[in-house]
Amino acid sequence: AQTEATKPQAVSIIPKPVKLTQQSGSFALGKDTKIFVDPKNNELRKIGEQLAQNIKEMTGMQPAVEQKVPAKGSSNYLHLTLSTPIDTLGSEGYTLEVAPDKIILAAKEPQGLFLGTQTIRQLLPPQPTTDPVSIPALSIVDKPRYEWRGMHLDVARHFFPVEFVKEYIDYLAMHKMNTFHWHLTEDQGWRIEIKKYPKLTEVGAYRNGTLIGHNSDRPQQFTDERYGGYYTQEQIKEVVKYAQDRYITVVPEIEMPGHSVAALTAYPELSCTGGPFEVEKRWGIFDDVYCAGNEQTFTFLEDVMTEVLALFPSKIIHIGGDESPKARWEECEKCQKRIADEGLKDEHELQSYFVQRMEKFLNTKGRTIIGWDEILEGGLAPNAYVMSWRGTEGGIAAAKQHHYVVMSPGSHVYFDHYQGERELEPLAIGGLTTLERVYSFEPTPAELTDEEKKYILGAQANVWTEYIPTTEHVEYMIFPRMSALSEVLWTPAAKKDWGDFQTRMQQQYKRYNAMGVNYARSTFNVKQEIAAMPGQKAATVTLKTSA
Ligand code: NAG
Repeated sequence: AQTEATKPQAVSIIPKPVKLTQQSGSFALGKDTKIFVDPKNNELRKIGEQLAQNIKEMTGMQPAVEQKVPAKGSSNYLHLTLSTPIDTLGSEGYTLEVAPDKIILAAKEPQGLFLGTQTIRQLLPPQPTTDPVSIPALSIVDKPRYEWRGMHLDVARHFFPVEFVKEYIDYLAMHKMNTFHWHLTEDQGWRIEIKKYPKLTEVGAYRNGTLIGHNSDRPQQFTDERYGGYYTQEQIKEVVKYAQDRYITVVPEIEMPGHSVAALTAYPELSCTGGPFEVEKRWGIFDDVYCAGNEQTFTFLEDVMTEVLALFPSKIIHIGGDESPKARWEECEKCQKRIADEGLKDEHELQSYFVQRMEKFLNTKGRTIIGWDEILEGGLAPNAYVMSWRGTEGGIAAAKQHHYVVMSPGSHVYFDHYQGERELEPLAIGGLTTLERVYSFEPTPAELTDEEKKYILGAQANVWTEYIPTTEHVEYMIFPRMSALSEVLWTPAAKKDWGDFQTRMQQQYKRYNAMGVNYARSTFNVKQEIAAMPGQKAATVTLKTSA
């Protein structure tokens, strides 16, 4: 008789596949189960080994990986193979056939196979077991809805160690996301080593305290602890490689012209006034920005970018562009001379001049820029992509001008917002973005024509960390909302179903528990079976124990 353990798991895949057909019977995973991958392809071997490791973590059994085509008549194996069973699945699509004697995962590209292995992981028990494991027979045809499926992380307001950044990348991978937007510079800290400008990290990576409580609290109070940190270029390379092994592109963001007080503290000559400055201890928007009239600013930023490009293979580079006050430029002789010399109308056009100059530089290096939607204000740079955060309006305007767009509106995917009742949650910046609200997000605005809709590349959530000081707290803010976002990005709109998603989440919570991550329980009906996981740092979280 089937015991609870040997019974195949209920199929609860997140994000939900395009097409899933359950069949009768199941595949028994045993100590003799093998993983075959196409011969001579070391990329496939690596994917096979990652899967073997995943299986070991959940079952204690680590299948041997062999680079060969399974012999005729053999059974009890998983075969990862490059083929195009269905031609319309693209480079990220895959098919998965689980039969009682074998499992066949097929895709056109290794990336598709990798994504397929994330589905196989979700067919395993959600919690580690030493009992026999069987995988229900089924057939899946799957591919993503959007090509940009991302998560952002602000490591400047608070700094997180490389180990955590890698875990974050693991979370993206398990959710079939493919873009990690790494927000590396801010008023409150510069976090990437630049060899030509050592003061960026010697000076710019540390602040002499941090605001306590909300930015709006009066009087403002500060810790008197020096706070900071940065990633060396070696560490950055390590993270980029780690992400590559998981088919995730790391998009670095170097902010300009605003949100740059940390850099100006290190090199005050790049500002309009000459400073001096102090790496910011408060949150918000600050008037001191790079001087747009000073040639040194551009030399500096091009030098910085040259080192950034050597570290990040991403075609897309984020240049920031948000919330850059014009007060200093209005008063600055050099900026005003630039406006006159270039025949610009005003400071907004000066910002466009700034961004376009950087775009030209990056284009000559074969890269494309993306910026926050403020880059629309004085006229868009010719090839720029737009990241729409102040609602979807900027994205709509950009798509109408035939510029590519990533949607990340504050209304649905700002994961620094509260997700449940405030009194049950740790301090957040404000807002309320519940799990259901994230799930309801539709990245492609209905008002666009079919032609314009093609410019919506996808979406991402932003994790700004003014009020998120620890890694446990980051986890709390991204889980479970990231699971909802993954379905927004992957699953065809017509297949989304909030009720069904909530049912599948019951398994996902168990996976979170097994992963040992922290997650918010304040937005949904907590079922008894979801126990608080061991080792949870409750200090950041107030748990609601019943609905
Ligand atoms: C905006 C800022 C960001 C801040 C966040 C907080 C963008 C593009 N800019 O004010 O620096 O951390 O919101 O939600 O989001």
